[in-house]
Amino acid sequence: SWKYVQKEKSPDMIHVLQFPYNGEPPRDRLVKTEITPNEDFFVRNHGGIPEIDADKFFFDVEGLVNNPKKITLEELQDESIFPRMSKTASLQCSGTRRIEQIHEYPGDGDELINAPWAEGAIGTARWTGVSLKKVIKYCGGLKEGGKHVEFFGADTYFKKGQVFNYAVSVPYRKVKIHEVMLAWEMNGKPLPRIHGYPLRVVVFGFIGARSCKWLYKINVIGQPSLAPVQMKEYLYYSPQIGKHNNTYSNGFSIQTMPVSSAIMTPLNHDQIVHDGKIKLTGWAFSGSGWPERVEVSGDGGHIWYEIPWNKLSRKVFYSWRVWEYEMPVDAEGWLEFCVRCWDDALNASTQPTFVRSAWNWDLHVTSSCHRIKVYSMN
Ligand code: MTE
Ligand code: MO
Repeated sequence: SWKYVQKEKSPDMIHVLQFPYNGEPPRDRLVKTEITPNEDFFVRNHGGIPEIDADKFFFDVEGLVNNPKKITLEELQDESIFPRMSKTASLQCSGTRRIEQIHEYPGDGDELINAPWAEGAIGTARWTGVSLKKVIKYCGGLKEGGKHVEFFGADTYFKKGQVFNYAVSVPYRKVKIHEVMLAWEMNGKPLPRIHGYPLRVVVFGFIGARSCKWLYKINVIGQPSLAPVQMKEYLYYSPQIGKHNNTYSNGFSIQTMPVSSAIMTPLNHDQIVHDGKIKLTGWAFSGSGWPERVEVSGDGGHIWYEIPWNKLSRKVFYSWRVWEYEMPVDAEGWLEFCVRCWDDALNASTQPTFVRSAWNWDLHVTSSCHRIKVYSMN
């Protein structure tokens, strides 16, 4: 993997894990633009990076479809067969901001699953490809009982002495409304190897885990995938579930990302000399729409300031909004800055006030209000 990290990623990526390679970009750069440049886009891998020859590439569509088929990349890109689609959308790993939960209590402690992400395991790109619904239609549509669509990635990973292909599934209802794309382009360029070349899935609004990279097989099934990534990882447990009572069946499969947000600058524990104002920057995201209102506080969450519309990037369905705000500050000493957001469904209560209320055994979806402390000097 290292070869592709060096070739395809910015030299100052923060290497969260070396193998499998996991990395996120430096905080201050990530929210400078609404679209994340490919070389700054976070990378989340469970195994190695397969080398696939696009000229010989095809994927299988099998299971509960009327006409199972092998489809080449050339066919998929033939606009007389499949209409092309492009969409700007964010991809967020459910492990984003996990480090805050680790500081509470490290939970499962499985390093492979629980990479210690900070606020950078999210990015936004313009994806180009074909709607999966059209591909299923091309294969004669669903057979009776077809309810979930399973994706297989060509990478392998180890767990407890066994080797698996990466595999996950999404319910067909998500596919039906054109919210699942088979993409070969990221920001107008062929997918980088590290992001799934030559073909990946992008599931808008769902946790990143469902957006299978290095796609080689699609299988229509009657129940969610039985693969370990689907059944044993990416489960959300109640806070009472831990090592001694975890059965996997007492967690639920995380699909849609809830509202979440983060302050990217200043950095936690920065010392700042100011003249009555401190500039904050960050992002806000909702997997079921867009963040409608974003608020920041300079006193730990007692008084909140709404970020004006012209300091938030535009509203795009399934995309984050990056923001900046000049916070009025008079006090000297330690200040606690925080951010919270509401989405267009006003799901405000889904951003818990403190990380304690979001804690779960596998340390997913740290959607609590993000807090940092800075030392302020006039
Ligand atoms: N697909 C395959 N084949 N293998 C993987 O390890 N990781 C998933 C998903 N798709 C993964 C995968 C996870 S958990 C996330 S968050 C996203 O890919 C990350 O996509 P990116 O690396 O392109 O940012
Ligand atoms: Mo992820």
